Amino acid sequence: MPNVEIIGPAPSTYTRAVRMVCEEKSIPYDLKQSPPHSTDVDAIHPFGKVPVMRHGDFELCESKAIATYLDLAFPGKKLIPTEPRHAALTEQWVSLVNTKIDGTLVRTYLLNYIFPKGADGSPDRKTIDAVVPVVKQEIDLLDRAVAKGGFLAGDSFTFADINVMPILAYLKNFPESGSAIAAAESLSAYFERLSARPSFQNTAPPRPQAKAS
Ligand SMILES: N[C@@H](CCC(=O)N[C@@H](CS)C(=O)NCC(=O)O)C(=O)O
Repeated sequence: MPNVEIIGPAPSTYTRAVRMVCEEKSIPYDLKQSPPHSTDVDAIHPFGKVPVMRHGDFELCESKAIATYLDLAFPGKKLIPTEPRHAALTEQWVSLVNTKIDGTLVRTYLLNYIFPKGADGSPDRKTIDAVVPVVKQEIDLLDRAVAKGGFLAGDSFTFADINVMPILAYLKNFPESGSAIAAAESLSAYFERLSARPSFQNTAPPRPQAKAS
């Protein structure tokens, strides 16, 4: 069987999450950095989103589905628990992040800094200022969640943690979210602890620069 092929750009948070699964489980993989809506991606994802995956003749899209496949198909530590409550909490946090938190923190806040669309190529201050209160609320929510057991889904490392770490890594580099994380004691400690994992270190994308507003 050929190596797993992960298709998607390294800076993508969702692409990094599935790469982290490969790294955690020591799954040999090749990264093909095709952008969203490229021919490679459109051939596998009906809406052209990254990452997508190919393993031999098996093609798959959607990061959580890819993580589930990798976790079940390969030996090594389990990243998606099977104990009912632990499994459900993992699923809950992946869903909360992917269906709500990603929209606020990544699509609205971070992408406004990383791909600024304001006048003179500067970030759109109005959009950022409007979303900052929600950014702070969601960082506070994550802080309270990890304060309980040290991880998002209870007291051990799961795919829920992998799924959120690439987002936190970006948030730390931008002004309002960086200050909010610094003030969130449990979340800061969580990030420091988990960012030491080789899976996180080995998948670090090039660091984006904030443009002056
Ligand atoms: N639900 C998808 C979301 C993936 C996603 O939104 N990826 C972003 C890059 S991080 C993307 O492809 N954006 C392009 C677009 O939405 O058109 C997953 O979990 O894989």
